[in-house]
Amino acid sequence: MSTYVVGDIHGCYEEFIDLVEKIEKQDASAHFILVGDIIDRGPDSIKMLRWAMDSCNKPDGKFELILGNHEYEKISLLERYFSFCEDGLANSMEEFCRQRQDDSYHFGRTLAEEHISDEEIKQYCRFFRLLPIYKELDVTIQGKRQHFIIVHGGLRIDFVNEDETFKKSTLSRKGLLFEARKDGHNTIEKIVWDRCSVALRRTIVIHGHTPTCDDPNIEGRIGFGQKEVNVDGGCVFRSKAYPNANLAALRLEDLEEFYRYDPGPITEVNKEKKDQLLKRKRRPSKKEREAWMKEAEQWLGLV
Ligand SMILES: [Mn+2]
Repeated sequence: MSTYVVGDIHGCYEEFIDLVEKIEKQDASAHFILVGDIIDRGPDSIKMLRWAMDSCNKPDGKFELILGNHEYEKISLLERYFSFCEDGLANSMEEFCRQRQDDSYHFGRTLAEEHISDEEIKQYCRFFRLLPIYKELDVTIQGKRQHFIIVHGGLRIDFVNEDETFKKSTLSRKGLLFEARKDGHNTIEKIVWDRCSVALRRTIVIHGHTPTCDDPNIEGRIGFGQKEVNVDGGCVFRSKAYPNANLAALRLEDLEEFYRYDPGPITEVNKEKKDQLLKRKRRPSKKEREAWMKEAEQWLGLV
């Protein structure tokens, strides 16, 4: 059984199903991890969401979904809707949307147009709240154990322990509720929003969130970095402006790439980085590590 990490789907349900079928044709026991942002922007957000609620994070473990910023934002939007209803300020999603300018990516309007019942909306809210924030796993690559952490946006250096396992204490939930930490940082927001990479020795961080289709060095393919891999090919942006935008999946066992649409050839820069990652020079030089630490500190605003 191999594990495939799928990039941001953004309502591109048809493309997603096509990609899954393509992969399953050659690997019937494939296991999929979706990096979040399955809704908004694209044509089939509700269809995609209903599919995810039926299929993801079930005991069989076939499909896993982690939280993206688009799912995260909807929690507060939907809760506002229900408090409006309770306070008698709105009687329907349509009414609520008429009064609110902050309908994130017209999600509320989409719910109203598709006549989604309040009961179902409550289930969406609960589903979003229960999504895992990260996924951590070890797989064997060429006989060696490789540690992976998968998040939607980025991973900060202070979110991992010395041994590079995810620092669970950075997440605080009270029951199903997300909470800001005592120091005011909301870790979940950082993980789903921030675009940052960290200097880890033995871990490959995989994320989505930043479409590669407008990066001339990547062009809608999976983007390989020194320390992380970006699987967001920007499928929903596929157009004349972004003809190479794609839906991508990365197989963890050998870093093999899978795409919904035939991708262009891999660029020299991207290939070089992928080769380096495959060689798995796990211990960066002292100089490299210092440079990365400095980068992370600057990023955190410590210097
Ligand atoms: Mn995102």
